[in-house]
Amino acid sequence: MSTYLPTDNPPDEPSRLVDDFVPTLIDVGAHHLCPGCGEPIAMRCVMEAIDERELTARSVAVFGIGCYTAFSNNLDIEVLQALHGRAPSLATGVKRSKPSTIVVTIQGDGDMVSEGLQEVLHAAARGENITCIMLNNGVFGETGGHMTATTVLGQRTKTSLEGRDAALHGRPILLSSLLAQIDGTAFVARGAVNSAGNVARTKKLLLRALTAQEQNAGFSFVEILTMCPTGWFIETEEAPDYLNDNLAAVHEPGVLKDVLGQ
Ligand SMILES: Cc1ncc(C[n+]2csc(CCOP(=O)(O)OP(=O)(O)O)c2C)c(N)n1
Ligand code: SF4
Ligand SMILES: [Mg+2]
Repeated sequence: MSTYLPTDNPPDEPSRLVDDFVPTLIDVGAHHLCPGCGEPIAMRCVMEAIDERELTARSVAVFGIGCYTAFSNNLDIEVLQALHGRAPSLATGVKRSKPSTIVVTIQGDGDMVSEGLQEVLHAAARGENITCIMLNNGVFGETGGHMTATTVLGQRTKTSLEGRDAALHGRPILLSSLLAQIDGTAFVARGAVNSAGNVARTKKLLLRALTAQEQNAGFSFVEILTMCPTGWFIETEEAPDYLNDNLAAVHEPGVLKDVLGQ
């Protein structure tokens, strides 16, 4: 049974509004992404990390194309829009033309692994001093929940209705694991935003990646597992556990490589 606070006894503290929790670098708190989507949480982590390091004035975010691209108009940092999958090359150009710029890419699994795999691999192999961030939900969310190169075996998508089948669809590409093997990478890690603890850990990974870039240590990469209840065809409240049991069981969160000094 619900309990109600007596109205003749208001709290001493004024109630907190949603606006109080919107990070400084997100201009407009409202967005049109689905309820339960993990991407706004991931975006928040990225913006909070840039803000905390006081890098706002010299940061440029290069966006790929996916649901997260909706945030490209909401942020109080410089933003460039890349063609699908091409953000690492555009980011390379920005960084090389003005090395004092802190350059991050924001891309999805469809954008980065299905459409632009060679871009990110070559940028990593060149040791470009940029930070690439992949929001991995295992689907092409924006276009309707189709299978991507990171979709895990058994995962039901619009183009794998019976679940991804290795014989029919091939196996998922674990991008962080690939990048960790490349000599040009300084920091490679995978986080998730399906619990408060994982959000806090992801933020730390992002801060570490920014440190790598500030130290000119080479290519840094943070993969963030995000919920997509719409593209997973499940109820919103099931998504955090679904992420844990399916995506995170294959794309395991953790630090895969860190060559920075302490
Ligand atoms: C060259 C090209 N191919 C296809 C598209 C259509 N398209 C737009 S968004 C999108 C899905 C992106 O998926 P992902 O990067 O995983 O982001 P999500 O929507 O899941 O956040 C696709 C296929 C496009 N814009 N350009
Ligand atoms: S389709 Fe998926 S990724 Fe896109 S806004 Fe909805 S929940 Fe988020
Ligand atoms: Mg996706």
